[in-house]
Amino acid sequence: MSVGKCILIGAGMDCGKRRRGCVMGPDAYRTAGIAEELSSLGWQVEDRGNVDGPVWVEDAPKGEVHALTECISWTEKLAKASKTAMKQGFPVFMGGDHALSLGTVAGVAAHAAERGRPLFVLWLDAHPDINTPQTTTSGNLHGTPIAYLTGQDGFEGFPPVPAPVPTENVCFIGLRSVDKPEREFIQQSGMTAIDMRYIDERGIAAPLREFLEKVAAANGLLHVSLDVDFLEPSIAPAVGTTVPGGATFREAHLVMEILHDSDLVTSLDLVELNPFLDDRGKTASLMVDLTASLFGRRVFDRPTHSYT
Ligand code: HAR
Ligand code: MN
Ligand code: MN
Repeated sequence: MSVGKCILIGAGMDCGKRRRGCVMGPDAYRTAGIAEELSSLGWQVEDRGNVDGPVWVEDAPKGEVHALTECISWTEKLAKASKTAMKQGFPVFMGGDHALSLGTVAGVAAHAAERGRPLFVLWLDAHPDINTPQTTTSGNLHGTPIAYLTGQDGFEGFPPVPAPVPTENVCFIGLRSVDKPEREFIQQSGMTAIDMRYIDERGIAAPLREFLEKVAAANGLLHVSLDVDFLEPSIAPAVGTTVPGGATFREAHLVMEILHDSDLVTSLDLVELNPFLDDRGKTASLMVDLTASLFGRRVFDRPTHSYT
């Protein structure tokens, strides 16, 4: 990825689930020095402040969809902000919970369609977030964006996705908590789903490179959505839905370094950071460091040894 303009957009959406705290995410990233890090790598950084949407919502009764109206309102606002930012630079959406991708990726998809470029999505997450408002048992809409973005039914009241992402353009990496309806959908649609077992056996680089080859061959744009719970909880405790057995520090950095070298990534979500649960800012700092790896931080400009 060559340096250019990076647009930071805070999206403190906190209503995609019931446990609160992601509203503080954008300021935690700022406090951890995200702007300074990226500008030290040569990027021109503009911090556009926060998109404002509904903040506090009373918990919906168990089983009912939580904060539907508020999530729809966020989706509309974020889709607009995202589409605009895509024309102007490389947007980094600082969440906020994962429901923010309902809007950010919809905006990116609209932009890609206007440019006549296919959009690919890399979902770095313990969860595939492919429930619909009908299949969810938690009622938490942060578990649904991939269903919405790929054009599945059941999102009445949401803005129609202008350019649904084909399921074959989505790649999950890091899966280890998948609900039954999600598993059935993924298996019958043949989506690329790299779970932790696969990574244990084959490593994380090989499946990532295979996906990137597909993106490159199609001349696609690539959106990356990085959920804190992709990471092993001991290195990234600040998330409401920790799942043991996540990506290690080096696996996560390697993903970001390979993504950097691929030159394919055009937008990024940083999601699910709940600073209320953090340990002296270590998760926020790690997320900023991973972002820096994506934006070109490296030990050497060139490999000092050949990889082959
Ligand atoms: N699959 C569960 C649900 O739908 C858990 C979803 C948790 N999602 C996140 N983001 N934390 O990945 O409720
Ligand atoms: Mn997620
Ligand atoms: Mn998750």
